[in-house]
Amino acid sequence: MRVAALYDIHGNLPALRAVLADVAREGVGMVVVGGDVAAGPLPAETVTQLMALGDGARFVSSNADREVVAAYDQGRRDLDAEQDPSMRAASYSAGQISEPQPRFLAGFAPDVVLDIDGLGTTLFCHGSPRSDAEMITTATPEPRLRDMLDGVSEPVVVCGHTHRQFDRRVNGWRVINAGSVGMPYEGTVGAYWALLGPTVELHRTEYDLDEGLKELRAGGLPDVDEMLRESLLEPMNADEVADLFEGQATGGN
Ligand SMILES: [Mn+2]
Repeated sequence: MRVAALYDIHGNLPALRAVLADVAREGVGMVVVGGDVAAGPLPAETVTQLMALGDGARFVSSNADREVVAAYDQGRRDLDAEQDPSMRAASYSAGQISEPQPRFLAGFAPDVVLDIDGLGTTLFCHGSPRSDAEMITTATPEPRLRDMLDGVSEPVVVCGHTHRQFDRRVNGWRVINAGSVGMPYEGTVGAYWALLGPTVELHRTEYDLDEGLKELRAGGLPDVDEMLRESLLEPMNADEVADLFEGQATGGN
Protein backbone atom coordinates (compact mmCIF):
# COMPACT_ATOMS: atom_id res chain seq x y z
CA MET A 1 0.00 0.00 0.00
CA ARG A 2 1.20 3.52 -0.82
CA VAL A 3 0.35 6.21 1.67
CA ALA A 4 0.07 9.99 1.27
CA ALA A 5 0.99 11.93 4.42
CA LEU A 6 -0.71 15.33 4.67
CA TYR A 7 0.34 17.34 7.72
CA ASP A 8 -0.27 20.82 9.10
CA ILE A 9 -2.95 22.00 6.68
CA HIS A 10 -3.91 24.84 9.05
CA GLY A 11 -7.16 25.79 7.37
CA ASN A 12 -5.51 26.44 4.00
CA LEU A 13 -8.24 25.00 1.79
CA PRO A 14 -6.74 26.05 -1.58
CA ALA A 15 -3.49 24.27 -0.70
CA LEU A 16 -5.37 21.16 0.46
CA ARG A 17 -7.43 21.06 -2.74
CA ALA A 18 -4.28 21.21 -4.87
CA VAL A 19 -2.61 18.43 -2.88
CA LEU A 20 -5.69 16.18 -2.97
CA ALA A 21 -5.74 16.53 -6.77
CA ASP A 22 -2.09 15.36 -6.89
CA VAL A 23 -2.82 12.55 -4.43
CA ALA A 24 -5.71 11.36 -6.62
CA ARG A 25 -3.36 11.17 -9.61
CA GLU A 26 -0.90 9.02 -7.62
CA GLY A 27 -3.52 6.44 -6.69
CA VAL A 28 -2.69 5.87 -3.02
CA GLY A 29 -4.28 3.26 -0.76
CA MET A 30 -4.58 5.56 2.23
CA VAL A 31 -4.23 9.20 3.24
CA VAL A 32 -2.84 9.93 6.70
CA VAL A 33 -3.73 13.41 7.91
CA GLY A 34 -1.13 14.31 10.51
CA GLY A 35 -2.91 16.94 12.55
CA ASP A 36 -3.15 20.73 12.81
CA VAL A 37 -5.90 20.71 10.22
CA ALA A 38 -8.35 23.32 11.49
CA ALA A 39 -6.50 26.24 13.11
CA GLY A 40 -6.28 28.77 10.30
CA PRO A 41 -8.19 30.85 7.77
CA LEU A 42 -10.84 28.37 6.48
CA PRO A 43 -11.38 25.81 9.25
CA ALA A 44 -14.94 24.64 8.52
CA GLU A 45 -14.41 24.21 4.78
CA THR A 46 -11.13 22.38 5.39
CA VAL A 47 -12.65 19.95 7.89
CA THR A 48 -15.59 19.31 5.55
CA GLN A 49 -13.17 18.43 2.75
CA LEU A 50 -11.27 16.03 5.05
CA MET A 51 -14.42 14.36 6.39
CA ALA A 52 -15.35 13.59 2.77
CA LEU A 53 -12.29 11.32 2.54
CA GLY A 54 -14.20 8.82 4.67
CA ASP A 55 -12.56 5.43 5.07
CA GLY A 56 -9.74 6.48 2.75
CA ALA A 57 -8.09 8.52 5.50
CA ARG A 58 -6.74 8.15 9.03
CA PHE A 59 -6.27 11.13 11.34
CA VAL A 60 -3.61 11.95 13.94
CA SER A 61 -4.34 14.31 16.83
CA SER A 62 -2.23 17.40 17.46
CA ASN A 63 -1.63 20.44 19.64
CA ALA A 64 -3.44 23.00 17.47
CA ASP A 65 -6.52 20.84 16.87
CA ARG A 66 -6.70 20.17 20.63
CA GLU A 67 -6.73 23.94 21.19
CA VAL A 68 -9.54 24.41 18.66
CA VAL A 69 -11.67 21.72 20.33
CA ALA A 70 -10.91 23.14 23.79
CA ALA A 71 -11.88 26.64 22.63
CA TYR A 72 -15.07 25.25 21.10
CA ASP A 73 -16.00 23.33 24.27
CA GLN A 74 -15.25 26.31 26.51
CA GLY A 75 -17.10 28.74 24.26
CA ARG A 76 -14.00 30.87 23.74
CA ARG A 77 -14.83 33.14 20.81
CA ASP A 78 -13.53 36.53 21.91
CA LEU A 79 -10.63 37.16 19.53
CA ASP A 80 -9.71 40.48 21.14
CA ALA A 81 -9.11 38.73 24.45
CA GLU A 82 -6.50 36.43 22.91
CA GLN A 83 -3.06 37.99 22.59
CA ASP A 84 -1.20 34.87 21.48
CA PRO A 85 -1.59 34.40 17.67
CA SER A 86 -2.07 30.63 17.90
CA MET A 87 -4.75 31.06 20.60
CA ARG A 88 -6.45 33.67 18.41
CA ALA A 89 -6.46 31.20 15.52
CA ALA A 90 -7.89 28.53 17.84
CA SER A 91 -10.67 30.83 19.06
CA TYR A 92 -11.44 32.00 15.53
CA SER A 93 -11.58 28.43 14.24
CA ALA A 94 -13.75 27.34 17.16
CA GLY A 95 -16.25 30.03 16.14
CA GLN A 96 -16.35 28.82 12.54
CA ILE A 97 -16.94 25.10 13.05
CA SER A 98 -20.09 23.35 14.21
CA GLU A 99 -21.09 19.77 14.99
CA PRO A 100 -20.19 17.22 13.87
CA GLN A 101 -16.85 18.91 13.08
CA PRO A 102 -15.59 19.46 16.67
CA ARG A 103 -16.41 15.82 17.60
CA PHE A 104 -14.68 14.68 14.41
CA LEU A 105 -11.54 16.62 15.43
CA ALA A 106 -11.74 15.33 19.00
CA GLY A 107 -11.79 11.75 17.70
CA PHE A 108 -8.35 11.85 16.09
CA ALA A 109 -5.92 9.18 17.34
CA PRO A 110 -2.63 10.00 19.16
CA ASP A 111 -0.82 8.00 16.50
CA VAL A 112 -1.47 5.75 13.51
CA VAL A 113 0.57 2.66 12.59
CA LEU A 114 0.52 1.29 9.03
CA ASP A 115 2.53 -1.36 7.24
CA ILE A 116 3.89 0.21 4.08
CA ASP A 117 5.29 -1.87 1.21
CA GLY A 118 9.04 -1.41 0.87
CA LEU A 119 9.31 0.75 4.00
CA GLY A 120 7.98 -1.40 6.81
CA THR A 121 5.92 -0.65 9.87
CA THR A 122 5.47 3.09 10.07
CA LEU A 123 4.40 5.21 13.03
CA PHE A 124 2.61 8.46 12.21
CA CYS A 125 2.63 11.07 14.98
CA HIS A 126 2.31 14.86 15.01
CA GLY A 127 5.26 16.26 16.99
CA SER A 128 7.38 13.42 18.33
CA PRO A 129 6.35 9.89 19.30
CA ARG A 130 6.01 11.01 22.93
CA SER A 131 4.35 14.42 22.53
CA ASP A 132 2.23 16.21 19.93
CA ALA A 133 3.89 19.51 20.89
CA GLU A 134 7.53 18.42 20.79
CA MET A 135 9.54 19.78 17.89
CA ILE A 136 11.86 17.78 15.65
CA THR A 137 13.74 19.83 13.05
CA THR A 138 16.63 19.42 10.65
CA ALA A 139 18.78 20.88 13.43
CA THR A 140 17.65 18.64 16.32
CA PRO A 141 20.82 17.08 17.77
CA GLU A 142 20.99 13.29 17.50
CA PRO A 143 21.16 12.61 21.26
CA ARG A 144 17.87 14.48 21.81
CA LEU A 145 16.27 12.76 18.83
CA ARG A 146 17.35 9.36 20.21
CA ASP A 147 15.69 10.21 23.54
CA MET A 148 12.43 10.97 21.74
CA LEU A 149 12.59 7.65 19.88
CA ASP A 150 13.40 5.58 22.96
CA GLY A 151 10.97 2.66 23.16
CA VAL A 152 9.58 3.14 19.63
CA SER A 153 9.44 -0.30 17.99
CA GLU A 154 8.51 0.89 14.49
CA PRO A 155 11.55 1.44 12.24
CA VAL A 156 9.95 4.38 10.41
CA VAL A 157 8.47 7.45 12.09
CA VAL A 158 6.57 10.17 10.22
CA CYS A 159 6.08 13.48 11.99
CA GLY A 160 5.18 17.10 11.23
CA HIS A 161 4.55 20.12 13.48
CA THR A 162 7.69 22.04 12.44
CA HIS A 163 6.45 22.55 8.87
CA ARG A 164 9.61 21.54 7.01
CA GLN A 165 10.33 18.30 5.21
CA PHE A 166 13.27 16.09 6.08
CA ASP A 167 14.33 12.47 5.89
CA ARG A 168 16.75 11.65 8.72
CA ARG A 169 18.32 8.44 9.92
CA VAL A 170 19.27 8.00 13.54
CA ASN A 171 20.40 4.67 14.97
CA GLY A 172 18.00 2.10 13.47
CA TRP A 173 15.22 4.60 12.79
CA ARG A 174 14.22 6.58 9.76
CA VAL A 175 12.47 9.82 10.76
CA ILE A 176 10.55 11.69 8.09
CA ASN A 177 8.87 15.05 8.34
CA ALA A 178 6.08 15.23 5.75
CA GLY A 179 6.21 19.03 5.62
CA SER A 180 3.21 21.36 5.80
CA VAL A 181 0.38 21.57 3.29
CA GLY A 182 -0.85 24.98 4.41
CA MET A 183 1.93 26.87 6.21
CA PRO A 184 5.33 25.55 5.09
CA TYR A 185 8.59 26.93 6.46
CA GLU A 186 10.58 25.81 3.45
CA GLY A 187 11.74 29.17 2.13
CA THR A 188 9.74 28.50 -1.05
CA VAL A 189 5.97 28.80 -1.53
CA GLY A 190 3.97 25.63 -2.18
CA ALA A 191 2.04 22.84 -0.48
CA TYR A 192 4.34 20.17 0.94
CA TRP A 193 3.50 16.52 1.65
CA ALA A 194 5.01 13.05 1.46
CA LEU A 195 4.28 9.93 -0.59
CA LEU A 196 5.39 6.76 1.16
CA GLY A 197 5.97 3.31 -0.34
CA PRO A 198 7.99 1.73 -1.67
CA THR A 199 10.35 4.71 -1.35
CA VAL A 200 10.03 8.04 0.43
CA GLU A 201 9.05 10.89 -1.90
CA LEU A 202 8.94 14.41 -0.51
CA HIS A 203 6.53 16.35 -2.68
CA ARG A 204 5.81 20.01 -3.32
CA THR A 205 2.53 20.86 -5.02
CA GLU A 206 2.31 24.27 -6.64
CA TYR A 207 -0.92 26.24 -6.55
CA ASP A 208 -2.08 29.70 -7.54
CA LEU A 209 -1.16 31.63 -4.41
CA ASP A 210 -2.76 34.91 -5.53
CA GLU A 211 -6.10 33.20 -6.05
CA GLY A 212 -5.60 31.18 -2.90
CA LEU A 213 -4.89 34.28 -0.82
CA LYS A 214 -8.10 35.93 -2.04
CA GLU A 215 -10.05 32.95 -0.81
CA LEU A 216 -8.14 32.74 2.49
CA ARG A 217 -8.52 36.48 3.22
CA ALA A 218 -12.25 36.29 2.49
CA GLY A 219 -12.56 33.75 5.29
CA GLY A 220 -12.50 36.38 7.97
CA LEU A 221 -9.54 35.47 10.20
CA PRO A 222 -8.52 38.99 11.33
CA ASP A 223 -4.74 38.60 11.06
CA VAL A 224 -4.57 36.13 8.18
CA ASP A 225 -1.66 37.94 6.51
CA GLU A 226 0.26 37.94 9.78
CA MET A 227 -0.35 34.21 10.18
CA LEU A 228 0.87 33.41 6.67
CA ARG A 229 3.66 36.00 6.38
CA GLU A 230 6.70 33.85 7.20
CA SER A 231 5.44 30.79 5.32
CA LEU A 232 3.73 32.10 2.18
CA LEU A 233 3.88 35.90 1.85
CA GLU A 234 7.55 36.53 2.63
CA PRO A 235 8.93 33.01 3.15
CA MET A 236 11.65 32.96 5.80
CA ASN A 237 14.87 31.07 5.30
CA ALA A 238 14.16 27.47 6.32
CA ASP A 239 17.39 27.02 8.30
CA GLU A 240 16.67 30.19 10.28
CA VAL A 241 13.23 28.86 11.20
CA ALA A 242 14.74 25.52 12.28
CA ASP A 243 17.26 27.34 14.50
CA LEU A 244 14.46 29.45 15.97
CA PHE A 245 12.46 26.31 16.79
CA GLU A 246 15.50 24.59 18.32
CA GLY A 247 16.01 27.65 20.52
CA GLN A 248 12.41 27.38 21.71
CA ALA A 249 12.69 23.60 22.19
CA THR A 250 15.72 23.92 24.44
CA GLY A 251 14.34 26.91 26.32
CA GLY A 252 17.04 29.23 24.98
CA ASN A 253 14.63 31.55 23.23
MN1 LIG B 1 1.54 21.42 15.53
